[in-house]
Amino acid sequence: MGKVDIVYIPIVGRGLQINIICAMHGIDANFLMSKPMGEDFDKDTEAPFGTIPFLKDHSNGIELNDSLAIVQYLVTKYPGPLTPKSPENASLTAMYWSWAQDYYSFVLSPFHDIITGNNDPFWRNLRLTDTLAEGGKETGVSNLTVLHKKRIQYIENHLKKMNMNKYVTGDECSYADIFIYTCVQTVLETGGFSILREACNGEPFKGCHNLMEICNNVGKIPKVIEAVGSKFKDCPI
Ligand SMILES: N[C@@H](CCC(=O)N[C@@H](CS)C(=O)NCC(=O)O)C(=O)O
Repeated sequence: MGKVDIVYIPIVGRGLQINIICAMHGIDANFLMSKPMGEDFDKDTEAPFGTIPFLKDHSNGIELNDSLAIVQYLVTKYPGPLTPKSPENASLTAMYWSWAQDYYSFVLSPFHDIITGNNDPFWRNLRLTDTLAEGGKETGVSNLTVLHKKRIQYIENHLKKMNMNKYVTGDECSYADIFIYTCVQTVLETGGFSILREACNGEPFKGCHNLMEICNNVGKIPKVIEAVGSKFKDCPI
């Protein structure tokens, strides 16, 4: 049994980046699956905020129920290549992570509801949104595609202005790069997101050379390749 339990569900979502970070830092982790897509854990009754990811570290008993808190804990408690080297780097990394978090929350996650056909208000613990309520699937996809383009344009313009090197904070990969990579690859590769690829005429990141460069660099890291395996092809979202 690993020292650290990490609970998620079998999608890319907000889980794969944590698996990658564990692989890069050599963290001995049990990857458990929550209901409704697994039987190891019940997020509704066992996670304090009713969401996943959830972490329990058996070495000290700490329980964390937020992906940024989990990742910051892992890279601080178990230092490795993704541990920020200065307060400035730590803050910038958290900021770029939050770009990905917002993109995930407001673009990718509402797309999940369209892809999986979930349109009941309150089916989630975290938000009320029924993506399909205001005009059905076509309007939902069209609105979210506008938002996708806006969000990626902001990050791309910013990276260009900052003369970004290999990764968002410089020459070294950060945990923010890992989350940006999993979000971008989800859109590019998973079956469910063909809906967004089609809405963008097959080029969801058209002109985003800086963003794509980061993802190419992350995708070449051997531990990333190992932790990802065929997940982008196998997972629906
Ligand atoms: N801020 C939280 C958001 C967690 C979250 O929304 N998780 C989703 C899965 S990615 C979830 O548990 N949704 C099910 C629900 O809301 O009931 C984090 O980053 O961990």
